[in-house]
Amino acid sequence: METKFTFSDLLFENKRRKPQEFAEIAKELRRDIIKSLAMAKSGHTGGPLGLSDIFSVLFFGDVLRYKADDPKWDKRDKFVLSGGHLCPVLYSCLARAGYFPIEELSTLRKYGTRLQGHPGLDTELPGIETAAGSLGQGISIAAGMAMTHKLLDKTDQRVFSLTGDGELQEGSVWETAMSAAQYKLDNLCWIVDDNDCQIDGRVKDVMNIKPLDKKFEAFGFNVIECDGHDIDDIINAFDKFIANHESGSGKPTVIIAKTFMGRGVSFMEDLHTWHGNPPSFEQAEKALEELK
Ligand SMILES: Cc1ncc(C[n+]2csc(CCOP(=O)(O)OP(=O)(O)O)c2C)c(N)n1
Repeated sequence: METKFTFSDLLFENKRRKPQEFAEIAKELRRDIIKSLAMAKSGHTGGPLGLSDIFSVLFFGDVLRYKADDPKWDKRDKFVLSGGHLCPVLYSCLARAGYFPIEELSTLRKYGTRLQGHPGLDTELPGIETAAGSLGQGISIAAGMAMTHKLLDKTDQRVFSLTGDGELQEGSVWETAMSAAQYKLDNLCWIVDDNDCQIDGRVKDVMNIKPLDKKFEAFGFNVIECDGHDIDDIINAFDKFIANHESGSGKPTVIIAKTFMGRGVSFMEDLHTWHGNPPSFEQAEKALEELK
């Protein structure tokens, strides 16, 4: 059966708001994720759902500075999604910020479209700063961007980047951590999606990466821990990063955000089996009923 969902036409401004407004935005992002994945019939559902609260604040809470009608604005902050497979939540944010038509979310993962299963530069989708998908690479590129802004251009642009927790099993991320501290990249905000789920099971069972706070502290980071589903906590975490940057501390920031894969849909929550599976049409309808 051909699955077809329609997308609401809501665009969101990037401004400070009440927690309840962010919760509503996050719900809209989750609805987009469910619909686009069901229509794609393949892709990653659980991670993007778990990140919707953080993304609602990052993109629509006056944290990331950008102009959707001028994607290459030379004073913009950058966002690099290092875990490229998590892109459905990024695509939803970009569409709802006005980078491209919202209806284009229905083209996720279809051959020849701009919304590929892992973001690429070849598709020239506005708002995408770099290709990603090979785990560990995006965060290195983000640190390189932060280095350029701070040391070469000497601007106050910030670079935000998100890695999964399973992604931290890649050795290269720790080289990035070392160099971010060495080059005093206090304009780098590294967000870790600490959901203890990865493709094959629990992160702690596949290859334990804990204790993350102590590891990043030892590397010289400004370590912030937050509940990735508590809007106030998320706002507070980004505020602390901004204050750290503005103080010129020289310390890169990591926000370790405790999240649950699949958050928002009862039958997906905290199950690694939703790492890389789309909902069927029936499951999507059930999920959308919960996300009303
Ligand atoms: C270098 C590299 N190795 C393996 C993969 C395959 N892969 C894609 S996602 C993933 C698990 C990542 O886990 P995590 O970062 O925790 O993401 P989540 O499960 O939370 O979405 C793996 C192993 C890849 N994309 N890149």
